Amino acid sequence: METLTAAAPAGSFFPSFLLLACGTLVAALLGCAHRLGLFYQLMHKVDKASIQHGGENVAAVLRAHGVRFLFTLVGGHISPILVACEKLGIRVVDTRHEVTAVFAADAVARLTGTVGVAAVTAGPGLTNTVTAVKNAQIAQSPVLLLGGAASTLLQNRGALQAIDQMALFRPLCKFCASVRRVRDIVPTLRAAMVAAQSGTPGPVFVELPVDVLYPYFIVQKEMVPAKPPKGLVARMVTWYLENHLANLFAGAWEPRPEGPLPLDIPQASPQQVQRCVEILSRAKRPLVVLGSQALLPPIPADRLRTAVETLGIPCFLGGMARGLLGRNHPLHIRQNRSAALKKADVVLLAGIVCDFRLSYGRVLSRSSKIIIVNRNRKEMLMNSDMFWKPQEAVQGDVGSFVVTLAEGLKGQTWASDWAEELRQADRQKEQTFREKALTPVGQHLNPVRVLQLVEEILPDNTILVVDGGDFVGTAAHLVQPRGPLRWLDPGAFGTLGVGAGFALGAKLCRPDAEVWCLFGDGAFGYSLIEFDTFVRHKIPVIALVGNDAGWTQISREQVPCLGSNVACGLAYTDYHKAAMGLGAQGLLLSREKDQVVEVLRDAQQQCRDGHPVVVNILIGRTDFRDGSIAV
Ligand SMILES: Cc1ncc(C[n+]2csc(CCOP(=O)(O)OP(=O)(O)O)c2C)c(N)n1
Ligand SMILES: [Mg+2]
Repeated sequence: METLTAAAPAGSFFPSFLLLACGTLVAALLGCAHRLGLFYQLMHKVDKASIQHGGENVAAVLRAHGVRFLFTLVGGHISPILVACEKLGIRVVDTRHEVTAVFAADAVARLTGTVGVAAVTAGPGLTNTVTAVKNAQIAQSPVLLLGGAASTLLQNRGALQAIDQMALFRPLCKFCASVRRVRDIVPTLRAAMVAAQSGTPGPVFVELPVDVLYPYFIVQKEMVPAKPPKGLVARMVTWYLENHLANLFAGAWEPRPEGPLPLDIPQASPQQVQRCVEILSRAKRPLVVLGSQALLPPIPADRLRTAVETLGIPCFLGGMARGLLGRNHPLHIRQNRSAALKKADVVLLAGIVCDFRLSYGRVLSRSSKIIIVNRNRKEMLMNSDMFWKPQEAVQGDVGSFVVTLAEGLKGQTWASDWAEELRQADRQKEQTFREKALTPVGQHLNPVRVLQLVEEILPDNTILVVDGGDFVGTAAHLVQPRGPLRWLDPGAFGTLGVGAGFALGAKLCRPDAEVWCLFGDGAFGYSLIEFDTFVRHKIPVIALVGNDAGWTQISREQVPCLGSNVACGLAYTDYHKAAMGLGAQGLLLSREKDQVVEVLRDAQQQCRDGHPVVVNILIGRTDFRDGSIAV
């Protein structure tokens, strides 16, 4: 029997080969033409006369998403973005360090439930933001970082400030994109905005090379030689450059939707909520621990607060959930969390994870039933089966879960002696602090006493920002946030240096609030120069610097463990005078001048008059773990 191949006439091999070769060539040419944007250019024109620029497209998307502030430190690469934002009424606030710009954007994101935006220049501008971007990633804060870059043709060719920025930000951001054509600015930014807020929120990065941001006539001047080329190679290069330019700008100014895309937020299933309702309804000593994720949109803080009150279960509040129940709420337990967790028979971990803050889960009792809810599965199950085991692990939005849970448990009550037992422990700890406040200190002021007076003085609209070691750790025990979204700390990354940026973002979002920033003297060093920013932009905030002339939280362990205080010492620096040098108000509190209440009231008045204020408080040393004071 003849095979098919054998049956084919020998001469037909060459036409089929030719056909295949021609087909491949045509496909390659079409692919090339597509890559060069030739087909797109057939349908979409380049408006060579237009003076519009890509910065305007950026600003239009930001405005359509309700962005009110853009934090920056200027650079030629990003000037078009800044100028266009200013023109559209987005307030551009320039800081003295890029890291501050991103911290400020982070604060805006946390306080408004939207995306905070910072724009910085290529290369060192971007590398300067890394700590704040990482902090936002760990705090799950939706920040959009816009970065300048060398022009699309000069990347990897030794241009000024040019490095592989994408490689730098890919591990830090949940979405990274480099815009290659002006027409891609709008869709890329919309995708970045939605990514920042969907699922587990976090920072996103969009790189905008200079040639997608500047107007046609400027880019043309930079890209294409003014004189007509001579010789074949030069002509081919010029054709390539002209085509690259045309492809950059083809269809650039065509109208496109600029507004927000729908978010993708995971929700718990009704069956899971029902199972949790059943577990909790059988509890005798239930306990709730609420963490930062509980405060994320879409559930507003007030609705969450009502749900927590309806549940009627005693709760601990951490991270961004601090202040949710206001000051001195009967359900809010503040001290001895580990002991309470050991005694509880059902624990609801709502938006808090078993990391170092809960001793990796070891703080939970093996005999308690644990319900954990989180948007992020990996985070939710962190260290589970090693140190703890969830009865129900619910992947979904925390606030929505708590609201549905409260509806399911409506009418349920728990024995009041459980909450009373927990409150009793609180009262004991507070008594200990009262005694500490009266303990004489070896030198300077007693920090516990100072912080107690701060707690008494703060008005209801205060937003507290904390940045430091022991002094602010002690403040976390003594100073209570007045309501939801009135407390900002760095979060699990433990970053020193967040203070000025957070205060800047907070004051802009809530101009009527008093923003009080509590600093360690070490931490304050990072923020001092931003008092220049506060003065220039008329941002009146109050900084209280707990000046113990050292990096005490470190020294407190280093000296007994390793026998040296090396690198832990600072001086009793006149931070108030340094602030005055920058144009802010400066006040001193010391043993010789210890009119604490008067000086704090003076600071408030100065602040109301529009001045940023630094109060330099010379203090003895504290240990935040138990408020003990080094004498
Ligand atoms: C960016 C950064 N650098 C260093 C540290 C390590 N660190 C944690 S607490 C601390 C000491 C803080 O000193 P200060 O702000 O003066 O507060 P104090 O403990 O003295 O009250 C240091 C250096 C850190 N967490 N973050
Ligand atoms: Mg210190």
